[in-house]
Amino acid sequence: MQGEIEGILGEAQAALKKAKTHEAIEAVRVEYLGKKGKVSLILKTMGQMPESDRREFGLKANQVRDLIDKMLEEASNTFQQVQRSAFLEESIDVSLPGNGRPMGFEHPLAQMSRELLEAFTSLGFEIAHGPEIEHDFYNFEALNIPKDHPAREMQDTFYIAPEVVLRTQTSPVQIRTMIAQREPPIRIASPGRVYRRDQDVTHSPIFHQIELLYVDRNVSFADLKGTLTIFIEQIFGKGAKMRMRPSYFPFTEPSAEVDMSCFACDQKGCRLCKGSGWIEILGSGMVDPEVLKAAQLDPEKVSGFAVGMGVERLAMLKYGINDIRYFYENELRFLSQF
Ligand code: 2NL
Repeated sequence: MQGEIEGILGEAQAALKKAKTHEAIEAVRVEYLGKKGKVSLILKTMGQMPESDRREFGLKANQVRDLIDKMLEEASNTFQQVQRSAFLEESIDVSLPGNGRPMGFEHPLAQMSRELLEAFTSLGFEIAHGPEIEHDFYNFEALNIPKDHPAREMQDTFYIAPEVVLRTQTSPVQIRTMIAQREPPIRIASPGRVYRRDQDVTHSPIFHQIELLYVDRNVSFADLKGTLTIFIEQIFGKGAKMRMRPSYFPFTEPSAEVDMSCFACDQKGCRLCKGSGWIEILGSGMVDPEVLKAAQLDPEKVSGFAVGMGVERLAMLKYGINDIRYFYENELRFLSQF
């Protein structure tokens, strides 16, 4: 009997050595330690043994059971480790090149806005923000656009309520700043989203604008022209020329449209400048006395100039983009070119 139990231990050891899978190890457990396993069966024969042998046999049998249990445990640990390292070898090839994470970059409109604002702040303008949902007073009335004025149609917008609109330009920020600050000099650049009921290849119902306002004692048209000359050189380079053409805006008098020399053909005449050698880039003028009054300033004491430009328009000119919708489609093949 004693020999038999040791034989079982040896057999179990040999069987485990061959067991290389989880299932094989479990089969060994069932064969030796299971309810009807070899160790259980031999323990059942104890009843027929002489009293004197039982104690020693029982101790031995329990020892063998514990040993086999330990061996099973070790075998399954070894199996798990082998499996894990095989998995790691397979899934991590340290010799492969890494997965690159591409750097993010500025949207072309953000880039254009930043460049413009850098030029304006370097000239002494402070950046001012305001609400996109505006009261009719700040968006129209204060800008000399009364209810029956045809400019209301040119700047048709989205109404939130009868007197509440999505702003059609950033000028309401200038009105708010003049009213809040009271004391000139007022020198601000206001960037932001603006809204109009307009949609084609060069117009979007949501677009971006930057406006300049400079109000102080004795601000003249010469200050406007000087500021624009320096600004255009900063953005488009020393060779860039500019000219002013008389124009009309309800909120400026006199008003001027500003052109720059065509950078695409060096003023020889091309498709971009329609043969003229000049490209219109912004609108400007001296702040109308009525607008100063609406902003609670005295036109007898102070004067000012204002400039308005479309960020999309400037970016389209700068990068030669012919459809405004490319800016809003989030197509990386487009965006990554700038
Ligand atoms: C354009 C023209 C312009 C202004 C905007 C302005 C603001 C105040 C008073 C007077 Cl508070 N004027 N802004 C002046 C002239 C032109 O915008 O073509 N924008 C895209």
